[in-house]
Amino acid sequence: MKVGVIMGSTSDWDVMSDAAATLAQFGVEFEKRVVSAHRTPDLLVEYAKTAKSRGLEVIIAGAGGAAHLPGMVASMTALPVIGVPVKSRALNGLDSLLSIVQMPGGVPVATVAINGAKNAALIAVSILALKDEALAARLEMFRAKQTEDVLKAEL
Ligand code: RP5
Repeated sequence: MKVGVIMGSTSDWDVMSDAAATLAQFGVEFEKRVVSAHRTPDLLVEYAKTAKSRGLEVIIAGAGGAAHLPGMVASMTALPVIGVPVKSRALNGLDSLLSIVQMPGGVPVATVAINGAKNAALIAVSILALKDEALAARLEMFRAKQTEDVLKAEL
């Protein structure tokens, strides 16, 4: 598997499935599982520390509320970590966003928009495409079609 898609709870899957669907659309191999920073901290450590040796190249981590998963994963691996703030019930995801984006210098998490799982997958694709010409071609086609669809849109 090239991409690890992890999330803090099964309740995040509605959002995080967009990342899985996008990766599948591009033919990128990925694994998906729940890894909770607070409910399964030992699993979080094991997952982050073994990610590279297991062959992962990018990790997409989604969480809501006190969203510590992406940052804690980033603290234990130098792989690129893309954080997805999941919209929360109480604060509409602003808590998730700030929890993920405000990392200390030296431990980055590339953070997308609230519920931006699709874009997280597209960033993962563009990272992998740097050394995969066929994937790069599929990404170029995707972008060209997107532009074409807008240009020919009729209202
Ligand atoms: C976070 O708390 C999860 O990432 C989820 O977004 C949020 C709520 O989790 P549940 O109470 O629905 O399991 O850890």
